[in-house]
Amino acid sequence: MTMETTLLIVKPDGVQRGLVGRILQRFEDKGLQLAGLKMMHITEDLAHRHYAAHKEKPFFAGLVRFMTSSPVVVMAVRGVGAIEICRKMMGATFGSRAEPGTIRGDFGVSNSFNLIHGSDSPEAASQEIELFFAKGEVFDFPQGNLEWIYDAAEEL
Ligand code: 3AN
Repeated sequence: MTMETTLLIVKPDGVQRGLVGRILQRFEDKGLQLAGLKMMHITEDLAHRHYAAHKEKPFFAGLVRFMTSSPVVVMAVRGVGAIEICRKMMGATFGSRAEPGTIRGDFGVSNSFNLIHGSDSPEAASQEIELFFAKGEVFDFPQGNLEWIYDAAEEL
């Protein structure tokens, strides 16, 4: 496992429902490091670029409409194996099917509003961080309690 930085987005439904703090808290509680954080309104162009892989899908237009409908909060989150850990914490794509204990499982029931996006591979993570954060907006700094989060002899 390697140290990874992943991109997470609290989607418009998460911001509108006042869940940003509770969602962010879960990643901090887990021991992941918050390396970047901002609120923004996703433009049509950015939504198209971010979801380019889905452009032929029947839900694409609705997805773009949803993601551009209201501000979002984007985060860069860092840790050993962070990409897979965050995906597990998010849960299955839709709240109706996501396991209790996951963010989507605990906070939503919808089959299109699903609260959070997380990069699904190292390639996607670096592309998406570049897409959503300008240079200097993602910080590289020592995590103060690192030696109590990881066994440095084994894991770092
Ligand atoms: P995930 O976010 O769990 O990785 P993907 O990558 O399959 O899900 O889909 C990307 C996004 O497209 C999802 N987060 C969801 O918002 C939306 N989406 C996927 N499938 C559907 C669908 N059948 N109807 C509406 N929106 C969908």
